[in-house]
Amino acid sequence: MDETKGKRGKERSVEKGYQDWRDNPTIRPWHPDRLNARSEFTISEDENDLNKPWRYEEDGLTVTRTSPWSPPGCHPVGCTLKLYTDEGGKLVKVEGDENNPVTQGRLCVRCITLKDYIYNPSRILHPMKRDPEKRGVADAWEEITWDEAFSLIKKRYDEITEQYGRESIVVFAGTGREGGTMAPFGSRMLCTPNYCYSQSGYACYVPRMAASSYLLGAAYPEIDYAGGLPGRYDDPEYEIPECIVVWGKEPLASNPDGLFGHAVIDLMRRGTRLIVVDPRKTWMSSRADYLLQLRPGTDTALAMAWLNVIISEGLYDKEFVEYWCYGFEELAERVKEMTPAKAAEITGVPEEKIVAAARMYATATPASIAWGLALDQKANGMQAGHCMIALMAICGNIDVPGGMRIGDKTMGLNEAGFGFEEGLGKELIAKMIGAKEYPAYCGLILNSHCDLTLRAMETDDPYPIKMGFYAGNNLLSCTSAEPERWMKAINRSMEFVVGFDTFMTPSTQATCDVFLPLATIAEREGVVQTHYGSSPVTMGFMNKAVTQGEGMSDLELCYNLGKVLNPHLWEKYDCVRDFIEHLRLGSKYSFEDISKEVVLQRYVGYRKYETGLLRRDGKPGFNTSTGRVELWSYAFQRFGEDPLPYYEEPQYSPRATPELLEQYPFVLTTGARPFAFFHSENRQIAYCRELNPDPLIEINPETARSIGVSDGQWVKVSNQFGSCVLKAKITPIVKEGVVHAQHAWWFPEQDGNAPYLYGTFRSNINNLVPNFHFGKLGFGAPFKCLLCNVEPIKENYDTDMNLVWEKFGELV
Ligand SMILES: Nc1nc2c(c(=O)[nH]1)N[C@H]1C(S)=C(S)[C@@H](COP(=O)(O)OP(=O)(O)OC[C@H]3O[C@@H](n4cnc5c(=O)[nH]c(N)nc54)[C@H](O)[C@@H]3O)O[C@H]1N2
Ligand SMILES: Nc1nc2c(c(=O)[nH]1)N[C@H]1C(S)=C(S)[C@@H](COP(=O)(O)OP(=O)(O)OC[C@H]3O[C@@H](n4cnc5c(=O)[nH]c(N)nc54)[C@H](O)[C@@H]3O)O[C@H]1N2
Ligand SMILES: [Mo]
Repeated sequence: MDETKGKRGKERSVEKGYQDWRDNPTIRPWHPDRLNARSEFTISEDENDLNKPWRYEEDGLTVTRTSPWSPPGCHPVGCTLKLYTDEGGKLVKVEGDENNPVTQGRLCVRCITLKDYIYNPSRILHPMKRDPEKRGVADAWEEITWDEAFSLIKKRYDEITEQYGRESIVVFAGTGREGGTMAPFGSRMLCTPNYCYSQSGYACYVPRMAASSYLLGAAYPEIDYAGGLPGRYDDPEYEIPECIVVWGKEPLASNPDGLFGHAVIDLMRRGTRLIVVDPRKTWMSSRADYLLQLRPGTDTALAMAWLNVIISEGLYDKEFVEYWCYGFEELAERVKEMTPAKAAEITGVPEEKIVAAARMYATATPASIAWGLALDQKANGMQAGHCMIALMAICGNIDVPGGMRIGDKTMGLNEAGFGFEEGLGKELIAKMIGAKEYPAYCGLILNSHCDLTLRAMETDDPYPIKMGFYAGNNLLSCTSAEPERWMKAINRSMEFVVGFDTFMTPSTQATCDVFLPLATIAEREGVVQTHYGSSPVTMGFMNKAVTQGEGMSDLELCYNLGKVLNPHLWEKYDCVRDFIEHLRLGSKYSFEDISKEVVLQRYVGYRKYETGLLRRDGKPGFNTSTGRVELWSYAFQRFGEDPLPYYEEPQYSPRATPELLEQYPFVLTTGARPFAFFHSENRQIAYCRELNPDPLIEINPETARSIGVSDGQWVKVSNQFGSCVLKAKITPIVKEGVVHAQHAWWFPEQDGNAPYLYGTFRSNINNLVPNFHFGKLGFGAPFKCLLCNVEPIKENYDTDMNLVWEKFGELV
């Protein structure tokens, strides 16, 4: 096909950003103009009837209302809490705030046990340092003051950057935290281009977001659960979705991950029917019309078959396709090859079920798709995301009430670029690891490529890495594949590493020289936006209620340490609030005034593609090069990827590598979220731990029988990359032949010294997950689709709950 002509011979109006980025990665490929956009929003008095006082007295206690983020772990929805403090300023009770229009007082166990987190005896409350020779020695830490910590960091920072350049610093980021989603840590505080989310292939959220950004021109469509409407589900503008497809997500357990999971139940009560796509039976699937229990890693095949059914049977929204989609005929041609019969063979889901579920989704109006992490965690994940966008679009569910919600042109992604060009300059940006090889990844999210960063630490290619900084990451227990390899790489290359956390973790214990204490949600101020502002529902405000130790919040650290290391970039702010306002609030509101609102609904309207609200040029259409939803992607083609979705087997699977089956007969998926924990956190919260004392692997009864494993027995799980020990949970919820392992385990009550490191390598399923198995654009990794063997062992590693209670149990 002629590159510059569209399918009907129309000229493609190519956005210049793409070509420029390839040759000159100082410009972001997607949203060059969003880089400096500030999120502007308006509060209308009559839309919000939530103005209860933010602080009041009740029965001799002070109640502070706050909409927190983390720590402890949470993703931004901003459930509102009522924190009860006594005369001495101590937190005595936590309750859910019924005034939050979305959560309505419902809370997860991690918030309810906040007291045990804040006052936990193992929490670190003061800065500490340790001789770099003594990394991994648990009792070699020495308490210091913040001033000493900052002078030490400044001294080493100046020495290292002088000798090796600022690019020799890597910031390790984990899941979306208050400070972790945006660049101030890297680009403003430390002035390094190498801000690195250390999960191979950035296999969380960003593959989905990249599919959205490149194909739809908007960041992350979320199901519309009426969060932004004053009347919620009864608002005249809202429509109850007839059907929600829950695809590779378990929003009750992973709640709140942008989507507040109970909203799905609220909607079920109002008549919404469900389709669930998951290799495990979940609570939701037991109430669904269809559970498509597919083999892990085969989602793209299933989704292409849905598109095949919907297109061949003419069940799509013809008007939306005609006016607003680009490349429909090419897509139709492509999915012809994926018949339901072929998909049935690949996925293991019966053909009739595939067809019936596709029809049910396509004929429901409106319908939405809650798409989850399972789509990202495979090399073929971008194509799965592509199919999701196509399914949302061709069935007319984009930006309609009860469909998929997107933000307007001013929203989202802007924080990722905050301070970026100003802090770094073009020359340094061009040095970002992976920018040349994977521009679709590095350019979109302004991160160095994860796997290539690991390689740089191992080989000094493209240059030596000398200093590290943890910003909300526990890579040895949780974030990273092949964790021991990461530890060795860090300790091989880095002369100086700074940790910043609430607790000592296996990662900070093994690799850090300075430890800075982090403030919890009850001890900090801030702003929380659903989906980091990109598909806005509510905006929440964190109000400080207690002081415990000397911890700083992420933004306080950015501000305070930024002023020490690179004062010229920080002199425009007079205080931390100034910085928060600038970063999160635009120019209309001061934090002091608005934070008293505690939580605000944000109305952004529907069908914004008709009204010019999606494009900065103000024209109708989507913010893509063709102005439409690109089912055939111009961006993908430019980046050297197939412009249409295609199915690829996971790298190791019964179909791709049948020769491995004798040794590794089971398909392994990992990390489905448990209710008790947020990733590697909360293991020292005795209540949480009691819910889930040991690291579990779920095995189907038939499978268990075939290998002679009984319930509660410890097993060795292994494959060609590594092994770990987990405890068998025999359950029919997993498909036969598939096993599911929990992730992120360590045992804070056990020995912290290297090489044991709180037992993290003993029970870390990521020992079995390889790096460098991502897709063509640099995204995706096989965390949820590998092969493994499971064998019973004699040893018993049962957690001693008495010890956990004794060490970390309730103090107050
Ligand atoms: N096998 C397997 N591995 C996985 C996954 C899987 O599904 N399977 N999931 C992956 C995914 S999706 C993700 S996102 C990663 C997550 O990986 P991480 O983000 O590393 O996970 P956490 O353990 O939640 O957080 C790391 C540290 O951040 C600290 N922290 C908490 N809140 C804050 C805060 O507000 N600020 C700062 N500075 N620090 C904070 C915590 O105390 C914790 O020690 O794990 C990945 N690992
Ligand atoms: N309690 C708690 N909540 C959390 C987190 C946490 O650690 N704890 N982590 C947060 C983070 S960072 C993230 S990214 C989100 C993730 O949360 P979700 O998007 O909900 O993802 P998971 O919980 O990893 O998996 C969801 C479902 O996918 C299924 N699954 C496994 N393999 C496949 C597959 O190949 N295909 C399909 N279709 N399904 C599959 C699993 O069985 C599981 O039921 O949760 C966030 N919320
Ligand atoms: Mo994640």
